[in-house]
Parts: sequence; structure tokens; C-alpha cells
Amino acid sequence: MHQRDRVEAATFAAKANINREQYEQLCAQAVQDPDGFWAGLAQRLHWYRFPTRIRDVSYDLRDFRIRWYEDGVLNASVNCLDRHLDSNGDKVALIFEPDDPDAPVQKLTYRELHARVCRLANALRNLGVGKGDRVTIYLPMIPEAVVAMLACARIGAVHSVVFGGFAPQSVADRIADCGSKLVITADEGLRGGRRIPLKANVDAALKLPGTHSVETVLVVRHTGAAVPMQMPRDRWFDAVVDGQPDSCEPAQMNAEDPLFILYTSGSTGKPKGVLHTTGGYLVWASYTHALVFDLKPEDVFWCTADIGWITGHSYVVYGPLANGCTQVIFEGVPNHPDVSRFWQVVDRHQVSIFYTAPTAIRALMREGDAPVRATSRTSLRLLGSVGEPINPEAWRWYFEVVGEGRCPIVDTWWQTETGGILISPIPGATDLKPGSATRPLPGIRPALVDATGTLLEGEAEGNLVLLDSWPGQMRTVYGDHQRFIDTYFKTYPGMYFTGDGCRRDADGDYWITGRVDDVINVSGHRIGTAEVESALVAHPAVAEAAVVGVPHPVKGQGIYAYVTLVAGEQETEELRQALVAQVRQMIGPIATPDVIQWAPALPKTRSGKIMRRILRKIAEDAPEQLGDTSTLADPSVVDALLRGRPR
Ligand code: 6R9
Repeated sequence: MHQRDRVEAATFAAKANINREQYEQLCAQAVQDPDGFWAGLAQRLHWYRFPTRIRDVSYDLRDFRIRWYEDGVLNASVNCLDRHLDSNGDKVALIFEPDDPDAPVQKLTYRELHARVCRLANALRNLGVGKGDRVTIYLPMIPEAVVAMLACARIGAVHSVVFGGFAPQSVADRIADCGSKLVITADEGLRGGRRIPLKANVDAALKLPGTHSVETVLVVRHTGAAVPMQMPRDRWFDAVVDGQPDSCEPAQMNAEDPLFILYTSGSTGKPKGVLHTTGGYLVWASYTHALVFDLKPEDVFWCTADIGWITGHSYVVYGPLANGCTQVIFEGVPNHPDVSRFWQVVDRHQVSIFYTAPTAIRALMREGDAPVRATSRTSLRLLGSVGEPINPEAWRWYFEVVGEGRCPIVDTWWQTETGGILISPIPGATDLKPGSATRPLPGIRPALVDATGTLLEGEAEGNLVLLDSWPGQMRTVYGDHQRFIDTYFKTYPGMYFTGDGCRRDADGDYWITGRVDDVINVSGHRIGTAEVESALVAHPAVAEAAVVGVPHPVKGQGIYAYVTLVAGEQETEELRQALVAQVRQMIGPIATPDVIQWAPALPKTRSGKIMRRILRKIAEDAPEQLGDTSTLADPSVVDALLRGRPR
């Protein structure tokens, strides 16, 4: 990147919480006095017992452990609610913007949110949910979703939020994996005027094997649709919550007690239950939210992520509420009722910090500048991006059209596994570069390695690793600690492997290039190729399937599937549609294949391994980049696939 492409931090710096010098001091302190630095971060929170053992980490496989603040005792909901009541009880915590812009906006103060959380927490306790029990939350983006998460945290139950776009099979898999005792759902969700049959999906999920652990289903009445209730399993949320006391004794949790499980896709067919613990996660969510977003007491923060993703956990629920911030939660979509919706909501609620995904930016950019210019957006002072690399063109549009050149953009790199942001500009302290997540946060030690694990110095491109732990790091894969170690710590001994490729430029700034494993990033959502493949081969007509990601102008990556049929089956349009429907029905609409190409055979090595590198190039229609095909068992397969590309 050239000098002229830098956007200087200077204009924002005058009002920023920290300047470049202070940022550099923090980075230096984290190196010189790590215990002092990390203990200092913990002071952001309320502890029943402040930790004396700050950090105990070893990535050495013979003696592997990750523990932070391990003798500390706290409660996450107390930090997000009770702590603010005396000074800020009447401050608005949540502004709920419904899908339908004409439906009433709801505002909940910290005091009201606290009361709602306590009522549900009491109800959950009465239903026999206690410390360590798992609760699955399958809700739309409504206030009850936030209430449900915090109510679990209050009593020490471990929540597992499942995105409302997932199909019954995916819901069932996630319930079965963690053995949830209780499910919280709604009659229906609303997205862009469409109804999402959440309760019906739960009913279908609970008919599937492995879900017998569920004793109770709480159903929020949201759209008012008539849904069958199966007694005594199903209970109306209102009915169990009404009349409960609006205070509730919080469970005292050890810092290393689990706070939540969140499933994410990896390179095998089975999603991983990423487990985060209470103390370190909350410290990191709260610290990064305040630091990266230059948070001030008068800000109105809006993160558009759904709570079904980690971004919704850290930057809708735990970070903003731990910081006592006012924020918008939005049930709808960017293009309903029209493509000005995001900016209308910004104006309506005077949003000052706006955080979204590149896919949304690109989709709106295609609609031109007019729908943006039709709104004022003068309340905005800072913009954020997360979920996938943001291409410089989209960055510039976001900066110049949405932010009118006034608002820095924080391009925040992180993962479900990292709990919070690890690499990002600090507004006012870091010069911005369109397309680069720039620098690590204080205390974070990224590095690049080549395929053999050798550390690369200076300007380089390689695989992104982290040399040391941070408090928000995941602690295990639920129920499969060996998988945690194998996935993240075996590839490069002594380091955490992110699964991302990355370039570091001559200034030392980081440019994430995308996943280097079998994970596709569709609109910022991680989808394992193996998950889509197993949904395809579950169809009786399919013999074999191979799925790769292809560049997509809006979604970042699209899903391209090669399908080989069993002998005698016909390659028809009906079958193609049936296969698309099969994937949607088994995983959910987010995994919808963009292209299904019939493949008489797949390119395989002599040992039978599918060569995805070649399939990616065929999907991109880049035969000149195919590279060496001589190791293929049958090189003629490649020509057949190139000729067979659907147009
Ligand atoms: C927070 C979140 C993680 C993967 C990650 C990377 C990609 C996220 C990014 C980014 C480039 C950014 N990613 N933020 N790539 N620039 N600012 O998205 O978590 O759903 O687990 O996805 O997303 O590939 O490894 P998660």
C-alpha cells in the first residue's frame, strides 16, 4: 500500500480516547509487565473476588493449559446490569428496532432490562435449570434474546445460541451435542416481512434422534401466530415469567466456569462447540469494545450482527452492556422496506457508532449513492467492519459515501475462537489503510509462518498464527478437548493456528487474505465444505460431492458444488433444484449452493484425495491457473469439468 492510500488518524485524534503515544505505551506495557497489564484490564469488571492468579498458559502439548484470572469470582449478568443501576439505571440499554418500521420501537433502560433478566432467571431456576446446565436459545433479534442470554449467565447456566436461520437438523445436532435441558424460542421470527417458523423448526428438531435431553421449551409470543403447544413440554414465555420477582440472587462464578458454547464450522462435517469461560471472555469483550470503538458515555452503538454469531455475543450483548452503553438491536434486514433502511435507523436513533459486515456494504453499494444520500447520518462518527476481508473499493465507498469522509473505519479481524477483536486500527491512534486490519491490539502477538512452520520476518505472506494467549481465547471444544488441541495447536507446535492466510506489508500492517482451510466464508458466515457435501450425499441420487468457495461480488464467497450421480440417475434441472432444497433443508438457507455442476468424475490423486485446488480454479473459470495436474489419477477429468461448466 502506498503512502497516498493512507487515511491519517489526525482529524479524529483530537477527540479520541487514546492517542498514538498511549497506544504504543499500552503495547509496551503488555510486553514489559504482562501480569500488571492483564490485571489492569480485569479492573474494568466487578468481581466478588479479584483474581490474584492472572495468567497460566502453556501451548506445549505435553503440558497444555489456558487459564486466565483463575481464582477470580464474578457474575457476567451483574457486570452487564446490576453494576450500572446506581449511576445509570435510567439510561437506555436497548433500543429495539423491529423488522417492520411502522411497528413500535421498544426502549429498555438498564433497570428494566435487569428486572426482565431477573424474572427469567428465577423462572429458569424454578424449571430446574442450574449452574452448568445447557440452554439452547433459538430466537430472532428481539430483546428477549438478550434477556435469555443474560438470564442464563445470572444462574450460571451455559447458553448455546443457534442462529434463527438454521434448519431443524442443524438445531437438533447442536442440541444433541451439548445435551440442552431447555430451549428458548419464539412462535415465529420476522425478516424483511417474511415469517420464520421458529417454533415449528424446534418441534421438528425435537423429533430427531439425540434430543431427548430437552425437558422444556419456552416460547416467546412474538408475531402471535398460532403454534401448536405440546404439554407439558412447551410453555409460554410470558406465563412462566409473569409474577416472578424482579430481583434474583446471581450465581457466583469462577472465572474459568463456562459462560457459553457457540457452534462454528470447521473443516470436518461436524460443527465445533466453541466454549468460552466467564472472566477472561468478559474482560476481553468489554476492553476491546471500549478501545476499538473509542467508546464514550453518550454514544449510541449499533452492531448489525445477529446474536446467533460471535459478533452478536461480544458486540451486541457482553461488550456493550458490560460497558453500560446505549445500543440499537435490529430484527430486520438492510433492504426492507427499502435499501435506505440502515441509514434510516441510524437517523431515527441517532446512532454514532455503526458496525457491520462487508457483504452488507457491497450489497448496498450496488444500489448506488442515492439511497444513502437520502438520509442525514450526521450522528455517525465511527464505522466498523467485521466477518471477512473488506475490499478497498467497498472500504472507500463506506468511508466516503456512508461516512462522508468524516468517520474512521475500524476493520476488525477476529474469530469465534478469539472471543473478541485481535487485530484492528484504534481510531485516532492508527492510520487507516483501505483493506487492511492494520495492527494487533495491545498484548496480542500475531505472526506469519510458512507451510513448514518457520516464522517469517518483515514484509511477508503466510499463515496467520498467534504466539501467545489473551483472556478471550476459547478454552475447549465442548465435549472434545482433543479436537481443540488437534485443530488449533498441532499444525504449528507452540502456536495457535487461525486458519487464515495473511500478508504483512512493509509498514508492519496485516492484510487478511481469507481462509486457508476447508471453510467457506459466505456473507461473513462460516460454512464447512464438508457440511454441505454431507447434505448433498445424503440424497439417494448422489454418489459423491465436492464443494469449494468461489469469489462472489456481494457475498465475498459463494458455494460451488460438484456432484457425481449414482449410475442410472439423470442430470436434470429438477434434480438440481432438489439438491439445493436438500441443503437448505438440512443446514439452512445460508448454505444454499450458488452453483451445482454435474461431475462425471472428480479430480483425485492416486491415493484418492480430491484435489480441491483444481476444483477451485475450474469454478473460477481460470484454467490457466490450474497448475500441476500430473499427480492426478486421471488428468482427463479436468478437461471434462472445464467443458461441463454451467453457464
Ligand atoms: C468475528 C467473526 C472468523 C473468520 C476469520 C476470517 C474472517 C473475520 C475479518 C475476517 C478479514 C476481517 N474474518 N473478520 N477476514 N478481515 N476484518 O467473523 O468470527 O464467524 O468465527 O469468522 O472470518 O477468515 O477466520 P467467525
